[in-house]
Amino acid sequence: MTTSFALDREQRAWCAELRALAARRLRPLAEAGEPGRVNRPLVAALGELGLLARVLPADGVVRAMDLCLLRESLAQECTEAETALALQGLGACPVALAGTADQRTRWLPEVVAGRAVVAFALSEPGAGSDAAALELRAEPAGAGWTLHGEKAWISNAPGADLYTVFARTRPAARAHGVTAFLVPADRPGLGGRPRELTGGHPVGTLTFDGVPVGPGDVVGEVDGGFRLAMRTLDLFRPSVGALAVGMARAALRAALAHAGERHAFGGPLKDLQAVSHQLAEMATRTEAAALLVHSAAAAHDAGEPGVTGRSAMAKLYATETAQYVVDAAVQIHGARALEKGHLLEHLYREVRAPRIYEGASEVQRTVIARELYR
Ligand code: COS
Repeated sequence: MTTSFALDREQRAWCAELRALAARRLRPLAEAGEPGRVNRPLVAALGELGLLARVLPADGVVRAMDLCLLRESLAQECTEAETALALQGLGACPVALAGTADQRTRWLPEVVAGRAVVAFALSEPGAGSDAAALELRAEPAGAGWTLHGEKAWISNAPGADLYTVFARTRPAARAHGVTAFLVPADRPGLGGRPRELTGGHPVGTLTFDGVPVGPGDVVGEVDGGFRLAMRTLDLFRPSVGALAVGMARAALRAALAHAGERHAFGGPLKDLQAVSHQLAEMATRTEAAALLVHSAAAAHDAGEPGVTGRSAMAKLYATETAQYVVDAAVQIHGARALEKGHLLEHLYREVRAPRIYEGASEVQRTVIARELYR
């Protein structure tokens, strides 16, 4: 089977439409939000505009290419909208992939409408890159369990309405003893607090003090949660790459404009070879990252083999590239790019975290290397 390496006309038109929508409708809502907190009007708008329905379609099939084009396009105009959209998708994806009919009917329409805010709760203070080391305990209680422990760096926490929580149902079984549970925010014993990170998007800690969960809250199989988390990440990692490509494109566009207008040493900056070669390098790497992202997404949607490795390559290359491109764009602009409120100052803060979350660059290299020997 072959995958497409160029977007078709319809996809390109959709991307242009998304960018216009993000600039006109979503950016004002993002600007009115409080940094570090869930922006409910923004999430509701993502629902009303039908964008969440493209992330979590009614037929239950989450399409990596749609997700990537959405994220790449929104990120160019409004990273807050992009993040809010992605977090709804990530949190609800395990339900879309493996949830029961009841769970899907109860929650997915609310998430898609932007009325219920959802979060993906995997990481813990002692389990980040080594996700199979997670320790949040699910202790048997009657027909169900009670949850005890802590989750850390959870996006949308503690402001979400619903959490997909990965907990340990079998001690010392690493990846084979983890179960995913759907936990509504109003369950007794569930607490949390926000944490302030560089990027300004909502993230926090969750505490579980005997939170009751029943068999109806299990997503997928008991003890099958780790595999479900990995499947979710296989789907989302190219789209983190897409977010990075979106930021790189925005930074490149700003650098091109600035280098065309700004004069120094008797002409525009773009006529200095030091600058023009830098711009050429930025454009080439951005294009390569976009191709890798689109190809990984197309492979996922076509059910091709090797998706895990290709997803990891897309995320690794695109996030590292975006860091380079944003940094180079700052350098071309000089001090003005570091001023609070400048697009590049914003992107410089935003571009760092994607090299860490959903599997740090080092984890992606481990995944890729393992796949090479599989
Ligand atoms: N799809 C389906 N199943 C998968 C999988 C995938 N992509 N990756 C692993 N699995 C399965 C394996 O097949 C294995 O099951 P079997 O023993 O039955 O074959 C099980 O899961 C354990 O896998 P593995 O032995 O590879 O686990 P490790 O503990 O070595 O960890 C990494 C693997 C490092 C890849 C994993 O811990 C990881 O992705 N870490 C980063 C976590 C992350 O992204 N955190 C961010 C949180 S979200 S912001």
